[in-house]
This record gives sequence, C-alpha cells and structure tokens, in this order.
Amino acid sequence: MAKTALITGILGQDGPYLAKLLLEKDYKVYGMIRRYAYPNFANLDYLGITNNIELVEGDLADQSSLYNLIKSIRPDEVYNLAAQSFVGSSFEQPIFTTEVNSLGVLYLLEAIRNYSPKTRFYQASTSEMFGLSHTNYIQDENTPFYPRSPYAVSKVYAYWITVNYREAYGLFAVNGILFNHESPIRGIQFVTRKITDGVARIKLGLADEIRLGNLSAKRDWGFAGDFVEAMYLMLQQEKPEDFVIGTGEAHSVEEFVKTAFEYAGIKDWKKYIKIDPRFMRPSEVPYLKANSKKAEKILGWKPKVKFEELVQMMVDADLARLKNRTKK
Ligand code: NAP
Ligand code: F7E
Repeated sequence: MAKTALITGILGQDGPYLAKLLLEKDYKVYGMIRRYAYPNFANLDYLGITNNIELVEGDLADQSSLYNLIKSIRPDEVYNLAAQSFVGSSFEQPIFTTEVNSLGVLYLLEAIRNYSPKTRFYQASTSEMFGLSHTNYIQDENTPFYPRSPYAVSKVYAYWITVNYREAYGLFAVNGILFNHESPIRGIQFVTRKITDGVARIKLGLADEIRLGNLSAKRDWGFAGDFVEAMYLMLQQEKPEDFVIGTGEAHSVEEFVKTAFEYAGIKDWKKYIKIDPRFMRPSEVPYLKANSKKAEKILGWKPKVKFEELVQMMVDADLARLKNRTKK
C-alpha cells in the first residue's frame, strides 16, 4: 500500500519540493492550505505538481481543523512546514507568530496523540534558534539555543514540545534543525531572492537599485531541493532523533550580492546597493554555520548544490521569469 503524507505549508517554498520528492516515491500527498479568496499555486505550478496533490483545508491557528484532518486522514507521516516564517515580520506580529509557530505545533501533536499515535511527525525547526550562541562558530545538535527574534523564540517552544511528546508519549516526532535554504521559489522578501530578483531587474533595465539592510550578516545557505531529502530521511529511521542540516559554509549577504551581480555580468555592483534602515532588525543573528556530521553519518545525507551554483540557479530563474517585462 502506498504511504500517505500530510504536508502543512504546501504553498510555500519547501512544501512543493517535499511533495515532489514524496510523489516520486509513490506517496499519496495531502497538502494543507488555509482558506483564501485567491490561493496562490505558483510554486506548485513551478514544479509541475499542482494536480497531483490532494488539497485539504486547515489552519495551524484553528485546532478543530487539525483534529478533523488527522482523524480523517490518519496519515503515515505529517511534515509540519507551515509557519509565519519571516523573521522580520515576527517583530511586527509577535503574537500571531507565536500562535501559529508554537501553539499550532502543540495542536498538531495533540491531534496525533489522540487520533493517530502511529503517525510520524516532522517539525520544521530552524538554525535561528541558535541565534547568538556561537560555540566555536559552528552549530550542531548540542549547541545551546539563544534565540534573537519572536520567530526564533516561537520555534524554540515548538522544538521542545516536539521533544516532549516524543519522550512523554512515545510519538515518533522529530526536529529537523535546518539552516537557510533557498531556491527559485523562495519567498521574495527573503534576502537571497530579493537580491536575485533585483539583479535580474537591473540587468534587464527594469530597476536601478536594491535596498537592503545588514550586509555583514553571515548565513549557511543551501538548496531547498537538497534539504527536503533530509526531512524525508528523518522519518524513515528506526529511532526518532533530531538533526542539524546545513552545508557547513558561511557567506555574508554582501558576498551573495557580489556573486549574483558578477554572474549577471555587472561589475560595478556597489552603485546599485542602497542601505535602508527599514530592513535592519532590532536584534540580529550575525553568524550561522552548520555542523551536519550527525546527518551525514546516520542519514547518509550530504548537500549537493554549492553556494555559487545556488546563486546562479536563482539569478537564471529570475532572468527567465522577467525577460518579457517592460519598465512601467
Ligand atoms: P514559507 O515559504 O514561508 O512557507 C510557509 C507556509 O506556511 C506558507 O505557504 C503559508 O501559507 C503557511 N502558513 C502560514 N501560516 C499558516 C497557518 N496559520 N496555517 C496554515 N498554513 C500557514 O516557508 P519555507 O521556507 O517553505 O519553510 C518551511 C518551514 O521551515 C517553515 O516552518 C519555516 O519556519 C521553516 N524553516 C525554513 C527555513 C528556510 O531557510 N527556508 C530554514 C529553517 C526552517 P500561505 O501560502 O497561505 O501564506
Ligand atoms: O535574512 C539580512 C537579515 O530574511 C537573512 C527564514 O527562512 O532562514 C530565514 O531567516 C539575513 C539576515 O532570512 C535584508 O538581517 C539584509 O541577517 O533572508 P532572511 P533569515 O532571517 O535568516 C531561517 C533559517 C528561518 O528559519 C526563517 O524562516 O539577511 N538582510 N538586508 C536582509 N534580510 C531581508 N529579508 N531583507 C533585506 O533587505
């Protein structure tokens, strides 16, 4: 019998990549979407899988919708990818962020505990939980958390409630502590996509600047398509365990900007960058770099796409998307 999986956050970046992977493995995939007047299927369309997913309605802020879904589907696996995932907005909307990212996870775990305790559960945890915790400037599963935003704090709660339901009730519930991962379908407000979209617009004569905040922050940027394989592998293990997933390389925002402009053939890139205080954060995470040795050893997981290749893939996709536009 084909396995069934319920993916929350199916319209975001990771949902479509994970769904594609599971469909290739013959899963029946349910994708949870919120109630919207105009849902946006662009990311599922981009990967050509919109018609292969059974869309079901639910909201992480609505406990009853989650109970009903778990009760009726009783999936083999739940991948909880839904979140208010933008760190910047979490300073503007801390309560909403916490309701969705923290309580939403508890609602899902309670639904599984009560109605489908054999369901395996994946929680989308994040390197943001490490924040200022710079043990040796590289973070692994034993690095203490020091969250620096309402988003990161909300995810620390979600991390521990997942661990607690595993230990208290014996659920197969795990945390993937994923470092930044990007792709051509990355949300446009995240810095990588904002840069590649901006570079493509400048190259095509559609814009003349990119406004950015802190250029010195360093991140461990990988490719979303590689990272969803790790999510899948975590739920196929004999034992439920948490894993750090990243590339082991850190680059600054400035390096990302320079690489993207140079790839597009623009050398004097500095003149197109304007520093705008609106994009600075009240408390910043300056440096993140993953040690994924545990994942390599136990899951056999390693990233395939390197930093330069990722930047190029994203610039190419934005150039292709924008090439027929004209300046307004
Ligand atoms: P994303 O593109 O922002 O997608 C998140 C999805 O969650 C969106 O499609 C959104 O739905 C949905 N959502 C938000 N609030 C919801 C609610 N109340 N009920 C149901 N759905 C809701 O995020 P992503 O980059 O794919 O990341 C996936 C997950 O991994 C997130 O939990 C994120 O926090 C975490 N994470 C991401 C990274 C990364 O670098 N990408 C790294 C570590 C962890 P709408 O489309 O309806 O708005
Ligand atoms: O910022 C700096 C910004 O918003 C990266 C989410 O997926 O990954 C993501 O969170 C860095 C920060 O990602 C701008 O201050 C400079 O230092 O692309 P970002 P993030 O905050 O790292 C983690 C792992 C998640 O879990 C999150 O869900 O870039 N930066 N100038 C800027 N950032 C943005 N967005 N916009 C700027 O103009």
